[in-house]
Formats: sequence, structure tokens, C-alpha cells
Amino acid sequence: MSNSDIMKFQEPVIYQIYPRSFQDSNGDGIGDLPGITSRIPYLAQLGVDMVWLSPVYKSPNDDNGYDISDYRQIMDEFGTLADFDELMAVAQENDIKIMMDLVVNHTSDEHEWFQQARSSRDNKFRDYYIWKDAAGYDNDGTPLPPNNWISAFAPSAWEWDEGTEQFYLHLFSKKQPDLNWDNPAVRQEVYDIMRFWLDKGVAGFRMDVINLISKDPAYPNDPEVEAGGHESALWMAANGPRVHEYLQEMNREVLSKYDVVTVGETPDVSTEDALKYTGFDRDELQMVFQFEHMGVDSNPEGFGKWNDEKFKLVDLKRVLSKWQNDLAGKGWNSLYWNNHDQPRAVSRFGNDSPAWRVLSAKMLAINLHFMQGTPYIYQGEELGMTNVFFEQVEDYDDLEIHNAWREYVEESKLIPPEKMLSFISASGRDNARTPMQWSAEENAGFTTGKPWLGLNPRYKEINAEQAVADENSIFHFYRRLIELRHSTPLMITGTYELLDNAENPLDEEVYAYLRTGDDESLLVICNFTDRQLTRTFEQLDDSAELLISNYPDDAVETLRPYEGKVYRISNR
Ligand code: TEU
Ligand code: CA
Repeated sequence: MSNSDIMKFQEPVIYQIYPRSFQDSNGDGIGDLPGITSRIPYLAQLGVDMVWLSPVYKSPNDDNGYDISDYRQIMDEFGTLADFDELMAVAQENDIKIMMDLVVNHTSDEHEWFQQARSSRDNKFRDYYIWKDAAGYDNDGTPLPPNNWISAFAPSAWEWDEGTEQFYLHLFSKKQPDLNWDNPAVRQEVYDIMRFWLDKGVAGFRMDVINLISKDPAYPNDPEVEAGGHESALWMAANGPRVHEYLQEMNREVLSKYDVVTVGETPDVSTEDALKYTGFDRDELQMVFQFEHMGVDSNPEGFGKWNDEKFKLVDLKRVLSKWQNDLAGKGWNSLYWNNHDQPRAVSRFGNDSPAWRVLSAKMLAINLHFMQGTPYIYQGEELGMTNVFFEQVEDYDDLEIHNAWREYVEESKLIPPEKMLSFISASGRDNARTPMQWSAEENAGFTTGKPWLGLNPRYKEINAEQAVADENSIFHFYRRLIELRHSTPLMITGTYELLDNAENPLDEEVYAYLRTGDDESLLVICNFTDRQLTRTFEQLDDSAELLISNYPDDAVETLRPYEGKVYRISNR
């Protein structure tokens, strides 16, 4: 791939904001749009090109905005459309574009469409959603759901509606009814919503669980549930029969008419599936968020994501290398360590102890940002924010946590409470949702009121004020990485080669890979351990010059704890 082949969507570094936790401006303890606007200068200093806003639309917040009741209005707690226009204007003044979160696999049950649909079977909005008769009734007359699907946030993916005596499908909470994408009217409604925001100058869409929108019309039982599994049935709806037809229609009718970056959130996709969504010749999406590297520390024999065992580096190397190699030249990767659904990167993949947090966070940043793809930075990742531990489950907010607690601790009693608290602290979504840490002042400068979710107590040592003032902080390291990405086309165009054998990566301690261009290469070396190691690399010849490192000097073949460094090497 030569420099002239670089496509616009391959250039930006994108920063994700979870608005509820970013910056409160009116003292109600909840982040809001004016708060984000006040922090645009901070993001400009970091150097990011685009900001992905998790949903800001009107919502009852059953799933913190991922349950939308009006796609053309701003959530009451976040402000108004005028506040949004102000944010867009200030972002534009700082050369920062805005990406919206398009959540159209489902709406809120408080959306007008669903209120109408549930009012009667022949309402014109009835077929905007997925309704099914009961499969039968048990002997006390309780209706039985059409199949055995489990929801991500509730025991069943089907909710009985007394008024019209049918079930409706909800892959997530019962307040998030799935839209019926087989209905052309639904698709046109979505395209109109997209145009509304694109015409306001929005330059990107992150599309929530977009690979779930086409379900198998037979709604077959989930064999894993039949075999006694208790994982959600998302995978039963993933990559369904008409999903590509719908995305190609969306591209034809909307996306192709605008300058817009698109990333689909696609649980349960293989690299083969991903190429169908992102292939340069597919006219669907430009990239996807795949989840395979987010699963390297899950426990399929146990409770899936609810686990507190550490990952194995060889698994991470194998997964990330597969995605680099399989999409190379044909599709495009997103690159991310965390988001609003995942635990904090430095706690999960690095070492968040005071001794090693800064070094390991910088090493992780090097490891990810020198790969081929679009890098995403999640709010607070640039500060090395860490996971949180709350003493009791009531201190958490996330409905996914409370659903799992009810299922595993209260009902089945399969997991003891103290073990589940450890699982939640290791992998719960609220790790990412504690308020952004701006300073060592009360509530970390996030709010003058009572924060909607408890703070991570480490904000006194880990905060933006301290980081911006310290030239050696993780913040300034990310700033330099972003500058390098803007000035080093090889980071975009170079081929990727894992320096182990990608099928059977041997080195359990060091992740090293090579990015190769026409006349130079980048040698990336990362020590994922707190031990001093010795490694030799044949690529290190006299032409090698150190491009960036998380240590002030270079011990060459001696790799110090969590050392991450990159050499530029001439190929001539
Ligand atoms: O997440 C989709 C998804 O797969 C989640 O279930 C995620 O994998 C899980 O929470 C990890 O533990 C998207 C949004 O990112 C998430 O915040 C929403 O809750 C969900 O869809 C429903 O909109
Ligand atoms: Ca507020």
C-alpha cells in the first residue's frame, strides 16, 4: 500500500466520550454537552481528529442512552439541540469532527413507535417491532416464549405484552425492543434519522450492534442454551440472512452521499465476516469493532466475561495478528483496548500498581497505535485510569452487572458474593463509567454536585491536571503517538508481521512485530512483564534509530519491565 493509496477514513485518531461521565456543567452530577464543549481545548491539545459521542439522544436511561425514545432530540440531562450545535461549532473551530452513536437495532420501549405498536395488533407501527405468539401455555396459563433465547440483560429475550397477548423480542433489556429491519418503513426511518444528523455536520457514525439487525425468520432455538449454557443469544442474531443487503442499501441511500466515517460494532464476527462488512469493494462500512481480543480473558467453561483471571499474551498476539493479517489490503481494522463496555486497559492488559502503571500504559499505547488500523482512545485511557472496586453491588449502576448479580448470586447461587464482586471489578462495564478524573479536587473536578456514579478514589494521583503539567505523563505520550501517526504514513501503509510465528506465537513475555514499507520499516518491541529480559532482533542493524520509547534511554537487547519502544529501520 503506497502513501497515495491512503483513504481519508484511515487517517483520523478517534476519541470516545461517554457523555454521562465526562464533564458536568450544571452541578446535577451528570455529564452534559456544555461540559464536553468546555473540554474541547483539552482534546485539541491531545491532538485527536474526531470524537465519538456515546448516545446523547432522548432516553429513559435504562441502558444509559442505548435505549432511545427520540432520535432527533437531546437527552434532558445532557442539554438541548442548541447545546449540540454549540459543541459542533467549538469542535469545528478546533479541527475536531463529531461521530454519533447510531443505535438502531432497537429503540426504547418509550419511543412513540413502540407506544403505538403495543396499543393494538393492527396499529400501523406494529410491524416496526418483532412480535410472536406464545409457543404455548403451561398448566397455570403462563404463556411460553417463542424460543429459548436469553437476553444480554434479562433471563429471556422475549417479553409478554398483556394488552395484545403476544411476545416482543428484546436482545437487550425489556425496555429495548428490537426493531424489525425486514420492514422497509423501519429502514427508511433510520435513513431519515441519519440524514438529520449528517445535515447538521456530523462526520461519523458508530453503529451499535449493527450486525444483529437481520434475524433468521425461523427464530430457531439457541443450541448453546439447549446444552445448558447461559450466555446471551446475541450470536443467534449475528450476521443474519439480509444484513449485507440492508447495509448496502444504507450505503447506497445515505452514506455514499456524505463524507462520513463509519464503524460497525459487531459482536461475534470472524475476520471472514468482517471482510463482508468492511471490504473495500463491499460498499457497506469502513471498519468494525470486533470483540475477539476482548475475549482472551473470558472463561467459556465458567461464566464467560465474569472472570478475574489474567489473559495470556500468546492468545492476544495470536488474535490481534490474525486480524492484522486477514484484513490487510482488503479491509480495515479498528484498534482499541477499551470502551464504555470494557474494563480499563492498564488494569486488564498492563499493570495498574503504582510502580508500573505509567510504564505499562505507555507500552500498551505503543503496542496498539503502531498496528494497521484506526486507533480509538477511550476517555481516561490517556491518563492511565484504572479499574474500580466497590465494596457492594449497590454501588454499581450498570444493568448488566445487576442482571448478572441477580442471576448468579441471588437466584442460581452459582457464584459467591465476594467472588462476583471480584469478577465485577475485573470485567464490569462500570470500570469505564466512573467519572472522568480532571483534577485532585473534590469529585475530581467532574461535578460540583453528587456524581451519578462513585468516583475511582485514585483520582487524587491520576487526573488530567497532573498529567498535562507533567511532560512525562501518559497524556503527553499519547499526544506524541498521535503526532507520529499524523506524520508517519508508514504507520498507516506498512504491512504487519508478528516476529513470532503468528500461528504459534512462542514468546509469552514479549510482543514484537514489524511494519514494513518500501524503503523503511518500524520494529515494535513490547515487554508485557515486570521482569527484565534479554531479546535480540536481527532487524536491529546500524540504520536503526529509536523513534519512541517509554524509557529515557535505550538498553538495546535488554528489555526493562514494561519497556515499549519502536525503531525506524532503513530497508535500503
Ligand atoms: O454493546 C453490545 C454488546 O455486545 C454488549 O452486550 C457488550 O458486548 C457487553 O456489554 C460487554 O459486556 C452495545 C453497546 O456498546 C452497549 O453499551 C449496549 O448496552 C448494547 O449494545 C445495547 O445497546
Ligand atoms: Ca449536568
